[in-house]
Amino acid sequence: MDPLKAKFKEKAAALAAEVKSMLKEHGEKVIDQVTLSQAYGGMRDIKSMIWETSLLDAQEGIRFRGYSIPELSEKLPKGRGKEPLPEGLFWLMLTDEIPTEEETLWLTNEWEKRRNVPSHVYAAIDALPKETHAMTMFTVGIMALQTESIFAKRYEEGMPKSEYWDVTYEDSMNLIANLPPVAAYIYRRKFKDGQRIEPNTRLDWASNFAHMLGYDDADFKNLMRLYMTIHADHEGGNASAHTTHLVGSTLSDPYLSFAAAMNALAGPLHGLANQEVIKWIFEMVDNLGTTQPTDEQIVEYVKKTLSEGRVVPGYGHAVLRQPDPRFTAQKVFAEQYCQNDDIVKIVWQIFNTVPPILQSLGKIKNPWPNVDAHSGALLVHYGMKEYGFYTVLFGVSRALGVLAAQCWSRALGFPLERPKSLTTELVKEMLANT
Ligand code: FAM
Repeated sequence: MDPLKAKFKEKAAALAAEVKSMLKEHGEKVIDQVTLSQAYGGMRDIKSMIWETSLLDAQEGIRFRGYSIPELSEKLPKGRGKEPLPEGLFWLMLTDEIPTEEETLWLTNEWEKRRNVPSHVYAAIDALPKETHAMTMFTVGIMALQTESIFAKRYEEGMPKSEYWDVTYEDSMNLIANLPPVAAYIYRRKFKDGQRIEPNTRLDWASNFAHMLGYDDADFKNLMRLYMTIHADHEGGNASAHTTHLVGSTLSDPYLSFAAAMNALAGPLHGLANQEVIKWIFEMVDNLGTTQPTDEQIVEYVKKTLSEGRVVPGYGHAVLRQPDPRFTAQKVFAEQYCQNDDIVKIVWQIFNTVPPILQSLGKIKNPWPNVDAHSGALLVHYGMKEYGFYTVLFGVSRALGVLAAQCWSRALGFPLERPKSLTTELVKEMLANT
């Protein structure tokens, strides 16, 4: 058994036993109450799901296994680069242990060994017109990869429940290994006349992805390592994570669950916001006729957006109530690598001007930037201007968190998810009887 799987097996067996006895003793303990507003209001804040890999605090932001993003930057192995390697984060999410440099290198090599995209996956993507959105191509590519699912094959053969975690791990590892070439294929097909770039087997997972996309600048590779690390997970209730969890609970394999998650990520209130941000900034620059607008011009533009009944993309959050530490991590990166870039400067001007405007509307719970407010400007700086692809980058990263979490869900034997719904008729009856 490989070292990561062996460690995961040991940890999962211990936690499964602990959870079993905890539930035996405390299973009836009430941990939350649900209000009518929450039932109608997107189930905000209801504690109703277990997600081992990360936890979100409204004030502090995300922590992966207890580590904040600045702590991860310090502690995770960096290989030959300057930013944490996403391989290390995946190991941490799966085992609750920061890996050594050697363990991280092992994982880089393991994913490299598992990279093997069948030709029908590319053929399925090729069957779509080039104008198809990159996220649609990505989901189709993942669905085509599902032919490789070991979970599905073993289930058909009648595998016992005790093996679910094992095949979920195998599928997750294979899927993660194959996402960068599929995503890069989509980028090159859509935006670079279909000129594919072969992988470089000596590179780590994120920098090989950068290479296959066509970006060999060492700083862009550092950006990809950072990007793939900070977008990976945001606890269990966000739409892409929760979709993976829900679909996986039916024992759909990791490919099916992850493809479903990508359809959730493709919505403008979720992952598509990263393309919307840069599209909106480009429109602003076009509209104002300058790449160096004044703060006053930005304020006017924001007010115009709001008066048209549109949201300011990249701002607000369902849980966070402070600037997103993932935004801050990207700002720190930009301060180091590209502080004189015009679009980066606009992102910072927006950060200074937008929160008071949103606050003044009186209805927005969080006027601060989220992860998507900064990511596009960094990509544009290195020449990746095709914002219709940005959500795919988010998706490749998100695989790390949601698939590590799915390994845990199967190891802990989580059942089919099935919350209770009500009709307004029934709500009215309930109210009449109280
Ligand atoms: N610009 C304008 N209005 C906004 C706003 C924004 N950035 N954020 C929230 N509002 C409005 C919202 O539409 C709602 O208006 P109505 O009552 O008229 O319907 C009101 O403020 C209260 O919303 P909330 O309770 O503060 O936020 P929600 O929890 O309902 O929604 C978001 C959270 C993220 C969907 C919302 O802030 C938004 O639409 N932001 C812009 C899109 C975006 O950046 N999404 C990316 C989120 C990101 F973290 C991710 O998933 N990748």
